[in-house]
Amino acid sequence: MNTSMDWLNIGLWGMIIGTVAIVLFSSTLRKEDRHHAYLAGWITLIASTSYYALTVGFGDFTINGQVVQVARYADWIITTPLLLASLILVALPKNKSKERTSILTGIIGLDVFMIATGLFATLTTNKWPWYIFSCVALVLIAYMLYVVVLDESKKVAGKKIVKIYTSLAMFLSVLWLAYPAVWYLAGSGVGTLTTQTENAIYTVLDVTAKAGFGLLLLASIKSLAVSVKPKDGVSTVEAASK
Ligand code: RET
Repeated sequence: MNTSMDWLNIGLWGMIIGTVAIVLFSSTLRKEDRHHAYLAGWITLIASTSYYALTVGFGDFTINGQVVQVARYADWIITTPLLLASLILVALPKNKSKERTSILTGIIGLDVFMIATGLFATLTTNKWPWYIFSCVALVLIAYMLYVVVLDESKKVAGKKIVKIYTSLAMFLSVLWLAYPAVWYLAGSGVGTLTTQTENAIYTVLDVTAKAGFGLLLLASIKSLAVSVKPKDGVSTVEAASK
């Protein structure tokens, strides 16, 4: 595999296979827990179309001699809020967390701001102020996840939920931190990475952060249901909470 196109095709197939795997997995979940799978499948489905756009160059344009792949940002601005929402729906049970709506609103706002300012950084020669705005938003998202959401989860959810949430949040944040580093090193930033390496790293990160994360989340809910044995009509996250 040595061209950018090969990596984009791997991304396309990774997202398609991920979507199929998530749909198949959803049928093994309790009906009350399927919203987790719908969100995960929605995310990989959107990414499949974004990778298709990338493979055909739809949304690519050249600014200051640099090719900008707008399809990536179009994907991220929709799917990263959904990824955060899917994580928070595990941490904070419906009807038990009074702060859930405020937390969701706050974190999604920060996330949209992060991707939008990241796109502005990519489109302008005066990129570093925009890059810094975007990085500040990422730090605030990490604060929300590790302080605000974690505290609320400890308050309203059971120990098992907190444990699952913590490992999913760690999985997510390690991957997410790599994005500004790749952006900085690629042509969008200082230009140390070739386009091919940039596409390779983004592909691996995207497939892991969407399909890998989604399947891990679903597997965690499924095994939690086995140990909690929820009643009909009650989601596993609610049943495992205080
Ligand atoms: C940019 C550049 C500007 C600085 C920062 C960025 C962060 C991007 C992130 C993207 C996450 C994408 C995911 C995609 C899944 O498929 C926009 C690269 C902070 C965190 C999780």
